[in-house]
Amino acid sequence: MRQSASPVGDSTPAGLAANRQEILAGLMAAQKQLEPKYLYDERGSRLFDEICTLPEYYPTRTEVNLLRTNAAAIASFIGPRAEVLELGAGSSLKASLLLGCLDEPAIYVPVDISADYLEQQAAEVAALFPRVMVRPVLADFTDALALPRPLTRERTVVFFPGSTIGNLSRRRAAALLSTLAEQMRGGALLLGVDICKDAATLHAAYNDSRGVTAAFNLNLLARLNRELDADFELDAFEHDAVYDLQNERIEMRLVSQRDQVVNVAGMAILFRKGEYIISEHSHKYDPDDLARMATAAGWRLDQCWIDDSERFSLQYLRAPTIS
Ligand code: AVJ
Repeated sequence: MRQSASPVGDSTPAGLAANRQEILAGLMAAQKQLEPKYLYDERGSRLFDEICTLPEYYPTRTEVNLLRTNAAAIASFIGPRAEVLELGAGSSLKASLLLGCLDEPAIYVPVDISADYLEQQAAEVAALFPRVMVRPVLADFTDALALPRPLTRERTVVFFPGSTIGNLSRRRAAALLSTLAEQMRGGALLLGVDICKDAATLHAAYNDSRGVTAAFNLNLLARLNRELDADFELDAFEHDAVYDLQNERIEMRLVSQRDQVVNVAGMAILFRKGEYIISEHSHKYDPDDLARMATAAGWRLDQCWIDDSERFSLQYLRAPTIS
Protein backbone atom coordinates (compact mmCIF):
# COMPACT_ATOMS: atom_id res chain seq x y z
CA MET A 1 0.00 0.00 0.00
CA ARG A 2 1.22 3.48 -0.77
CA GLN A 3 1.56 5.18 2.57
CA SER A 4 1.41 8.79 1.54
CA ALA A 5 -0.65 9.32 -1.57
CA SER A 6 -0.84 12.72 -3.18
CA PRO A 7 -3.22 14.91 -1.25
CA VAL A 8 -6.88 14.56 -2.08
CA GLY A 9 -8.98 17.67 -2.42
CA ASP A 10 -9.34 20.89 -4.34
CA SER A 11 -5.99 21.57 -5.99
CA THR A 12 -5.87 25.28 -5.09
CA PRO A 13 -8.03 25.95 -2.04
CA ALA A 14 -5.91 28.96 -1.18
CA GLY A 15 -4.47 29.87 -4.57
CA LEU A 16 -4.61 33.62 -5.16
CA ALA A 17 -5.91 33.51 -8.73
CA ALA A 18 -8.88 31.35 -7.69
CA ASN A 19 -9.76 33.91 -5.02
CA ARG A 20 -9.14 37.02 -7.13
CA GLN A 21 -12.54 38.65 -6.45
CA GLU A 22 -12.30 38.24 -2.71
CA ILE A 23 -8.71 39.49 -2.61
CA LEU A 24 -9.49 42.56 -4.72
CA ALA A 25 -12.51 43.34 -2.56
CA GLY A 26 -10.24 43.08 0.49
CA LEU A 27 -7.73 45.51 -1.04
CA MET A 28 -10.41 48.01 -2.08
CA ALA A 29 -12.25 48.08 1.24
CA ALA A 30 -12.00 51.17 3.46
CA GLN A 31 -9.79 49.10 5.79
CA LYS A 32 -7.64 46.93 3.54
CA GLN A 33 -7.56 43.34 4.74
CA LEU A 34 -6.58 39.89 3.45
CA GLU A 35 -7.25 36.49 4.95
CA PRO A 36 -4.28 35.03 6.86
CA LYS A 37 -4.46 31.76 4.95
CA TYR A 38 -2.84 33.55 1.99
CA LEU A 39 0.39 33.85 3.99
CA TYR A 40 1.00 30.12 3.50
CA ASP A 41 2.38 29.43 0.07
CA GLU A 42 5.41 27.13 0.15
CA ARG A 43 7.81 29.94 1.08
CA GLY A 44 5.37 31.27 3.68
CA SER A 45 5.08 27.81 5.26
CA ARG A 46 8.89 27.59 5.46
CA LEU A 47 9.18 31.05 6.99
CA PHE A 48 6.49 30.16 9.50
CA ASP A 49 8.52 27.08 10.50
CA GLU A 50 11.48 29.38 11.06
CA ILE A 51 9.31 31.67 13.23
CA CYS A 52 8.50 28.62 15.37
CA THR A 53 12.19 28.26 16.27
CA LEU A 54 12.75 31.93 17.25
CA PRO A 55 13.57 32.68 20.89
CA GLU A 56 10.83 35.34 21.06
CA TYR A 57 8.14 33.09 19.59
CA TYR A 58 7.23 31.11 22.72
CA PRO A 59 3.99 29.34 21.53
CA THR A 60 5.52 26.42 19.61
CA ARG A 61 8.15 25.64 22.23
CA THR A 62 5.60 25.87 25.03
CA GLU A 63 3.05 23.67 23.28
CA VAL A 64 5.66 21.06 22.35
CA ASN A 65 6.72 20.94 26.01
CA LEU A 66 3.09 20.50 27.08
CA LEU A 67 2.71 17.63 24.61
CA ARG A 68 5.93 15.99 25.85
CA THR A 69 5.22 16.44 29.55
CA ASN A 70 1.67 15.15 29.34
CA ALA A 71 2.16 12.51 26.65
CA ALA A 72 1.08 9.60 28.86
CA ALA A 73 -2.14 11.30 30.01
CA ILE A 74 -2.96 12.41 26.47
CA ALA A 75 -2.37 8.88 25.15
CA SER A 76 -4.66 7.36 27.76
CA PHE A 77 -7.44 9.85 26.97
CA ILE A 78 -7.16 9.09 23.25
CA GLY A 79 -6.82 5.33 23.58
CA PRO A 80 -5.58 2.69 21.11
CA ARG A 81 -5.88 2.57 17.29
CA ALA A 82 -6.71 6.24 16.99
CA GLU A 83 -7.63 8.06 13.81
CA VAL A 84 -5.87 11.43 14.04
CA LEU A 85 -7.13 14.32 11.92
CA GLU A 86 -4.90 17.38 12.09
CA LEU A 87 -6.29 20.77 11.06
CA GLY A 88 -3.88 23.30 9.53
CA ALA A 89 -1.26 20.62 9.89
CA GLY A 90 1.84 22.54 8.86
CA SER A 91 5.07 20.97 10.07
CA SER A 92 5.17 17.25 10.92
CA LEU A 93 6.86 17.86 14.27
CA LYS A 94 3.82 17.99 16.57
CA ALA A 95 2.04 15.16 14.75
CA SER A 96 5.12 12.99 15.15
CA LEU A 97 5.20 13.77 18.86
CA LEU A 98 1.54 12.89 19.25
CA LEU A 99 1.62 9.73 17.11
CA GLY A 100 4.77 8.66 18.94
CA CYS A 101 3.02 8.62 22.31
CA LEU A 102 -0.18 6.86 21.13
CA ASP A 103 -0.90 3.15 21.33
CA GLU A 104 -0.86 1.80 17.76
CA PRO A 105 -2.34 4.85 16.02
CA ALA A 106 -4.14 3.67 12.87
CA ILE A 107 -4.65 6.66 10.60
CA TYR A 108 -3.20 10.15 10.26
CA VAL A 109 -5.04 12.69 8.10
CA PRO A 110 -3.23 16.04 7.89
CA VAL A 111 -5.42 18.81 6.44
CA ASP A 112 -3.62 21.84 5.04
CA ILE A 113 -3.85 24.43 2.25
CA SER A 114 -0.19 24.42 1.22
CA ALA A 115 -0.05 21.60 -1.36
CA ASP A 116 3.64 20.77 -1.79
CA TYR A 117 4.42 21.41 1.82
CA LEU A 118 1.55 19.16 2.93
CA GLU A 119 2.79 16.35 0.73
CA GLN A 120 6.37 16.63 2.06
CA GLN A 121 5.32 16.72 5.70
CA ALA A 122 2.91 13.80 5.22
CA ALA A 123 5.72 11.79 3.62
CA GLU A 124 7.92 12.49 6.63
CA VAL A 125 5.27 11.20 9.02
CA ALA A 126 4.70 8.14 6.82
CA ALA A 127 8.42 7.37 6.88
CA LEU A 128 8.58 7.69 10.66
CA PHE A 129 5.42 5.65 11.28
CA PRO A 130 5.28 2.87 8.65
CA ARG A 131 2.31 1.21 10.38
CA VAL A 132 0.15 4.33 10.28
CA MET A 133 -1.99 4.99 7.22
CA VAL A 134 -1.19 8.56 6.17
CA ARG A 135 -3.83 10.31 4.05
CA PRO A 136 -3.16 14.03 3.46
CA VAL A 137 -6.12 16.20 2.47
CA LEU A 138 -5.63 19.51 0.67
CA ALA A 139 -8.36 21.72 2.09
CA ASP A 140 -9.18 24.88 3.98
CA PHE A 141 -10.16 23.66 7.44
CA THR A 142 -12.63 26.54 7.87
CA ASP A 143 -14.65 24.98 5.05
CA ALA A 144 -16.55 22.31 7.01
CA LEU A 145 -17.75 20.59 3.85
CA ALA A 146 -14.20 20.08 2.65
CA LEU A 147 -13.20 18.25 5.83
CA PRO A 148 -12.76 14.51 5.48
CA ARG A 149 -15.30 12.31 7.23
CA PRO A 150 -13.66 10.21 9.92
CA LEU A 151 -13.83 6.48 9.32
CA THR A 152 -14.04 5.32 12.90
CA ARG A 153 -16.07 7.83 14.97
CA GLU A 154 -15.17 6.79 18.56
CA ARG A 155 -11.50 6.56 17.76
CA THR A 156 -11.25 9.89 15.98
CA VAL A 157 -9.32 12.70 17.58
CA VAL A 158 -9.09 16.07 15.90
CA PHE A 159 -5.67 17.57 16.61
CA PHE A 160 -5.85 21.37 16.26
CA PRO A 161 -2.59 22.75 17.69
CA GLY A 162 -0.57 25.93 17.31
CA SER A 163 -3.34 28.36 18.26
CA THR A 164 -4.36 28.23 14.62
CA ILE A 165 -7.96 28.70 15.76
CA GLY A 166 -6.81 32.17 16.86
CA ASN A 167 -6.71 33.25 13.22
CA LEU A 168 -10.51 33.19 13.18
CA SER A 169 -12.69 35.87 14.70
CA ARG A 170 -14.21 34.74 18.00
CA ARG A 171 -17.55 34.33 16.26
CA ARG A 172 -16.10 32.17 13.49
CA ALA A 173 -14.08 30.15 16.00
CA ALA A 174 -17.28 29.40 17.93
CA ALA A 175 -19.03 28.42 14.70
CA LEU A 176 -16.17 26.10 13.71
CA LEU A 177 -16.25 24.44 17.13
CA SER A 178 -20.00 23.82 16.70
CA THR A 179 -19.59 22.34 13.24
CA LEU A 180 -16.74 20.14 14.43
CA ALA A 181 -18.72 18.93 17.45
CA GLU A 182 -21.48 17.83 15.12
CA GLN A 183 -19.20 16.24 12.49
CA MET A 184 -16.99 14.50 15.02
CA ARG A 185 -19.74 13.00 17.19
CA GLY A 186 -18.27 10.23 19.29
CA GLY A 187 -14.76 11.62 18.89
CA ALA A 188 -12.53 14.12 20.64
CA LEU A 189 -10.54 17.30 20.10
CA LEU A 190 -7.05 18.16 21.29
CA LEU A 191 -6.92 21.94 20.99
CA GLY A 192 -3.83 24.10 21.57
CA VAL A 193 -4.42 27.81 22.16
CA ASP A 194 -2.29 30.80 23.09
CA ILE A 195 -3.27 32.56 26.32
CA CYS A 196 -3.86 36.31 26.87
CA LYS A 197 -0.74 37.89 28.36
CA ASP A 198 1.26 41.09 28.72
CA ALA A 199 1.60 43.22 25.61
CA ALA A 200 5.43 43.26 25.75
CA THR A 201 5.78 39.46 25.46
CA LEU A 202 3.26 39.38 22.63
CA HIS A 203 4.84 42.33 20.84
CA ALA A 204 8.25 40.65 20.91
CA ALA A 205 6.81 37.35 19.66
CA TYR A 206 5.34 39.01 16.56
CA ASN A 207 8.10 41.57 15.89
CA ASP A 208 11.17 39.35 16.24
CA SER A 209 14.63 40.88 16.21
CA ARG A 210 15.85 38.84 13.24
CA GLY A 211 12.99 40.03 11.05
CA VAL A 212 11.69 36.57 10.17
CA THR A 213 8.09 37.57 10.94
CA ALA A 214 8.58 40.65 8.76
CA ALA A 215 9.80 38.44 5.90
CA PHE A 216 6.83 36.10 6.46
CA ASN A 217 4.40 39.02 6.29
CA LEU A 218 6.07 40.74 3.30
CA ASN A 219 6.07 37.42 1.43
CA LEU A 220 2.32 37.97 1.04
CA LEU A 221 3.08 40.98 -1.21
CA ALA A 222 5.68 38.98 -3.16
CA ARG A 223 3.07 36.26 -3.57
CA LEU A 224 0.53 38.79 -4.89
CA ASN A 225 3.17 39.92 -7.39
CA ARG A 226 3.82 36.34 -8.51
CA GLU A 227 0.30 34.96 -8.57
CA LEU A 228 -1.95 37.95 -9.18
CA ASP A 229 0.23 40.00 -11.50
CA ALA A 230 0.66 42.74 -8.89
CA ASP A 231 3.51 45.27 -8.73
CA PHE A 232 4.05 45.83 -5.01
CA GLU A 233 7.44 47.33 -4.24
CA LEU A 234 8.49 45.36 -1.20
CA ASP A 235 10.74 48.19 0.03
CA ALA A 236 7.76 50.52 0.12
CA PHE A 237 5.98 48.49 2.82
CA GLU A 238 6.91 47.58 6.35
CA HIS A 239 5.80 44.84 8.70
CA ASP A 240 4.21 45.79 12.00
CA ALA A 241 2.32 43.73 14.58
CA VAL A 242 0.34 45.45 17.31
CA TYR A 243 -1.47 43.98 20.27
CA ASP A 244 -5.07 45.14 20.49
CA LEU A 245 -5.80 44.92 24.21
CA GLN A 246 -9.52 45.45 23.87
CA ASN A 247 -10.00 42.57 21.43
CA GLU A 248 -7.14 40.51 22.92
CA ARG A 249 -5.56 39.86 19.58
CA ILE A 250 -2.41 40.56 17.60
CA GLU A 251 -2.96 42.43 14.37
CA MET A 252 -0.31 41.98 11.66
CA ARG A 253 -0.01 44.88 9.26
CA LEU A 254 1.75 45.72 6.02
CA VAL A 255 2.24 49.47 6.27
CA SER A 256 2.69 51.68 3.21
CA GLN A 257 5.78 53.89 3.65
CA ARG A 258 4.52 56.54 1.22
CA ASP A 259 1.60 57.56 -0.95
CA GLN A 260 1.58 55.10 -3.84
CA VAL A 261 -0.54 53.30 -6.41
CA VAL A 262 -0.20 49.53 -6.74
CA ASN A 263 -1.69 47.50 -9.58
CA VAL A 264 -3.22 44.16 -8.68
CA ALA A 265 -4.81 41.99 -11.37
CA GLY A 266 -5.47 45.07 -13.50
CA MET A 267 -6.92 47.20 -10.69
CA ALA A 268 -5.18 50.34 -9.44
CA ILE A 269 -5.11 50.48 -5.66
CA LEU A 270 -4.23 53.67 -3.82
CA PHE A 271 -2.24 53.62 -0.58
CA ARG A 272 -1.74 56.67 1.58
CA LYS A 273 1.45 56.92 3.59
CA GLY A 274 0.85 55.02 6.85
CA GLU A 275 -2.15 53.18 5.47
CA TYR A 276 -1.93 49.43 5.97
CA ILE A 277 -3.28 46.04 4.94
CA ILE A 278 -4.31 43.80 7.86
CA SER A 279 -2.82 40.42 6.95
CA GLU A 280 -3.66 38.43 10.06
CA HIS A 281 -5.43 38.47 13.40
CA SER A 282 -4.19 36.16 16.12
CA HIS A 283 -6.73 35.96 18.94
CA LYS A 284 -5.62 35.04 22.44
CA TYR A 285 -7.87 33.18 24.87
CA ASP A 286 -8.27 32.91 28.58
CA PRO A 287 -8.49 29.09 29.03
CA ASP A 288 -11.75 29.33 30.99
CA ASP A 289 -13.35 31.47 28.29
CA LEU A 290 -12.19 29.00 25.66
CA ALA A 291 -13.63 26.09 27.63
CA ARG A 292 -16.93 27.97 27.96
CA MET A 293 -16.96 28.59 24.24
CA ALA A 294 -16.25 24.91 23.49
CA THR A 295 -18.89 23.80 25.98
CA ALA A 296 -21.47 26.09 24.38
CA ALA A 297 -20.55 24.45 21.05
CA GLY A 298 -21.36 20.98 22.44
CA TRP A 299 -17.93 19.79 23.66
CA ARG A 300 -17.18 18.51 27.15
CA LEU A 301 -13.86 19.39 28.72
CA ASP A 302 -11.94 16.37 30.04
CA GLN A 303 -8.66 18.10 30.84
CA CYS A 304 -6.84 21.38 30.42
CA TRP A 305 -3.04 21.49 30.60
CA ILE A 306 -1.27 24.82 31.10
CA ASP A 307 2.48 25.44 31.37
CA ASP A 308 3.92 26.91 34.59
CA SER A 309 4.29 30.38 33.07
CA GLU A 310 0.65 30.24 31.94
CA ARG A 311 1.49 31.06 28.38
CA PHE A 312 -0.27 28.33 26.42
CA SER A 313 -3.12 25.89 27.00
CA LEU A 314 -3.89 22.44 25.65
CA GLN A 315 -7.43 21.21 26.10
CA TYR A 316 -8.82 17.72 25.62
CA LEU A 317 -12.49 17.94 24.68
CA ARG A 318 -15.06 15.25 23.97
CA ALA A 319 -17.70 15.58 21.25
CA PRO A 320 -21.35 14.69 21.84
CA THR A 321 -22.03 10.95 21.71
CA ILE A 322 -23.43 9.35 18.58
CA SER A 323 -27.21 9.55 18.80
C1 AVJ B 1 -0.16 29.99 12.91
C2 AVJ B 1 -1.80 31.61 13.31
C3 AVJ B 1 -0.94 30.34 15.09
O1 AVJ B 1 -0.90 33.52 15.20
O2 AVJ B 1 0.92 32.94 16.20
C4 AVJ B 1 3.12 33.70 13.82
C5 AVJ B 1 0.89 32.78 12.88
N1 AVJ B 1 1.96 35.00 12.58
N2 AVJ B 1 3.77 34.86 13.70
C6 AVJ B 1 0.15 32.90 15.24
C7 AVJ B 1 1.97 33.80 13.11
C8 AVJ B 1 3.07 35.65 12.96
C9 AVJ B 1 0.51 31.98 14.08
N3 AVJ B 1 -0.59 31.00 13.83
